[in-house]
Amino acid sequence: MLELYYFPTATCGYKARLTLAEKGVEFVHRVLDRDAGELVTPHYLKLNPNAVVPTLVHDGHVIIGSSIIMVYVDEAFEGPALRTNHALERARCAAWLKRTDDAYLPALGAVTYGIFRRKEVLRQSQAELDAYYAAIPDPRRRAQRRSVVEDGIHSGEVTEGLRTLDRMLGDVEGALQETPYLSGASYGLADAALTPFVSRLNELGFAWMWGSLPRLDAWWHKIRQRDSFGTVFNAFPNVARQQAMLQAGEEVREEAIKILARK
Ligand SMILES: N[C@@H](CCC(=O)N[C@@H](CS)C(=O)NCC(=O)O)C(=O)O
Repeated sequence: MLELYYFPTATCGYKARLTLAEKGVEFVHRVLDRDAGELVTPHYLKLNPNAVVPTLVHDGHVIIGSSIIMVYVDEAFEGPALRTNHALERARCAAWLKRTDDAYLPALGAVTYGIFRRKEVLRQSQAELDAYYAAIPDPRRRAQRRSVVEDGIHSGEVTEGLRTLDRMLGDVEGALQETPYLSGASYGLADAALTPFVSRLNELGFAWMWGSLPRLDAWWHKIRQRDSFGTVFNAFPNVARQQAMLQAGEEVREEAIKILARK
């Protein structure tokens, strides 16, 4: 049996789900309710002690780390190969996956929380907020979360996050000058890995960030036409959330433009 634990809007969950959709692999959806504390239950913490998603369980074997899950799914199952045997393309793909883990995810997390999620989190009482922060196991992540929730767009985490994502978009544009997809001639894991990042910026109404990046814009258009995109991104429609994200993005747009102009 193949099971994937995720919550509907998780960027890392999207990476795993896009890979499964591209491979055409069926799996049991273990959809967690983050706001109901389902990432911190003893059962889930046993699977993923970091209290994050995604977690893949294949015939009882637990695999965590979204990029590791992507490579595992590509290797373990039939379906179109999402990495070629070409050494340079594999190296490029590995580099994109590493950057999503090391740089882009923390950046996108800060930007999402600092612009939009904070509004939901701050609806809690002080006691609930204290419990919310205390439940984040890693002290560094806990401090970052507090900063982005309390200071929003003015948090250093958010301003740095915006700059990192701006560089990410520039790097995507640069790669697409060389090859039609991010690591080579065909769609692959690197494209699946970057899709949720571009998609989240789009959800925040931040497509202006790639207004002068035509290759990225064309890639984004192409990616959205894929069946996998609809399967994954339309699975949990939530119009109210979409509108709230756009509105939150609109509220800080001028400030974000100023931050990026100061780099
Ligand atoms: N390196 C991990 C990071 C996982 C991660 O941070 N997941 C986020 C969602 S993208 C999460 O579960 N956050 C918990 C929260 O928002 O409370 C991976 O790639 O799987």
